[in-house]
Amino acid sequence: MKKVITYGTYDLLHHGHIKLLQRAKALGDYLIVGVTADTFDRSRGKINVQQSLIERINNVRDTGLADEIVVEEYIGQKIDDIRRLNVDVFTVGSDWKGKFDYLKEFCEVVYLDRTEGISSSELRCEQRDIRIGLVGDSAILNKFENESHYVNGVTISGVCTNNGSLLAERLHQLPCVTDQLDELLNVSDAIYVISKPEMHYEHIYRALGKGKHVLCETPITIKVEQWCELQQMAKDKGLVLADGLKTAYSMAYDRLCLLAKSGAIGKVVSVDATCTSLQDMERMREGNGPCPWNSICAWGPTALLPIFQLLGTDYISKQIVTHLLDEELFFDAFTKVSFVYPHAVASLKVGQGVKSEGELVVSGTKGYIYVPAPWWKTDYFEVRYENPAENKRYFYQLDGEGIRYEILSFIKSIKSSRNGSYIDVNTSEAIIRVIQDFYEGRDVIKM
Ligand code: C2G
Repeated sequence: MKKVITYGTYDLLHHGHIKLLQRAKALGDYLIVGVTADTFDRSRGKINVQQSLIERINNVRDTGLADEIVVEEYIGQKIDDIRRLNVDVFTVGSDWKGKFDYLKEFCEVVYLDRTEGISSSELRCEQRDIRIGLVGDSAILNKFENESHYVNGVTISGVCTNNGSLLAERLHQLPCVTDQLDELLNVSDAIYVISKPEMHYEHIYRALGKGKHVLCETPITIKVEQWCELQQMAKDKGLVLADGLKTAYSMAYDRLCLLAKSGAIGKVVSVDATCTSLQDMERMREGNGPCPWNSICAWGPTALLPIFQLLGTDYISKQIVTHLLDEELFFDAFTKVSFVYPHAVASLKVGQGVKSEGELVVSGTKGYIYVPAPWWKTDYFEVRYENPAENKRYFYQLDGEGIRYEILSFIKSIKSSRNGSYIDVNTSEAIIRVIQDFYEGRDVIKM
């Protein structure tokens, strides 16, 4: 019996895939089809796949062409499969010509002509692009624009900024460059907001009022009442209002939360997160250039994320200790927040005028998770135990610091009309509550 194997993602299965499978089957007597796992696709840069692994497997099965289906999960698996399953022929479309010649050592390799005029990418792009406008003065807008190119179905419609120097790179080439929000809203379906936190409410209110979806860099507002009002407004109008916090979309971060929640380190008793990035305080004092976000807004949401996602938002008490460089502007050079939960504690340190080791430690009754600096954009963490022989290391590729996954999730939420954000409303609200308390002096000690 001649065994043939072929691999693919088979997203939105189309006649190009089916013709390939038919010709693959005709090369032998028994066809094995490898369907890529989501994580494998993500690791090879294919982030726009729309259907889940199960849906894609079912579609391949329904063609009736596959005698056996395997899931492709790692680089090098093709060699393993060919040996393990005694495969005689490996085949794939001509778009891969030459790429799999290394398999000739193990079996015959056949490149079949690809069917012209059809592809999953084109099918995904058939829907009209969602036009996202950029709002704010932060250099992160450049990163965001750059990352948007990795996401199917998105175009950046323009930018609304007061920071002319931002336009130097590429943003000046956008169709709409303005300092008037309404102008940008008129040519956008959605906006990404990274204006000053105290301006978020107004910017979001105006965008939702005009029927536009919003992705806003966390914190969405600095007052819980405003956050509630905007959430309700978005709900009433069927619009998406999502938190922009790239760490939430990092695979390593997501996996470490799942590991902690599934008991890998026993009961979680302490979460300790530090995020710092030293800014030029002299320049800020002299008022040269746009004033950066204060430490609690710039880093607080990131540092609060693992605390609220692992321990929940029902803490018994908290204490905020802060060193304010500028009392009027509420500019904190350094802030430490400690929480007490019924059976756990947590702490965070954030600073733009202080430097520290930006690590995350999640301590449990059986072991701890250690994420080295900078933990908020890490691709690596360790689970450590009393007996070092039991320690485990985990590595997950992180592309674009998580921003492209954040954009993808926002687009999916808009298209499916439901909030697919990785940050639930309780966490979003609890983050704002801490920041509001900071501004209103509740539980605050100044040092
Ligand atoms: N294909 C084709 N004609 C098209 C589109 C795709 O013949 N118009 C073929 C591809 O060449 C591939 C198969 O259909 O052999 C599956 O295509 P994809 O789902 O796009 O998967 P791909 O990323 O090509 O994965 O490691 C190799 C991969 O597993 C192949």
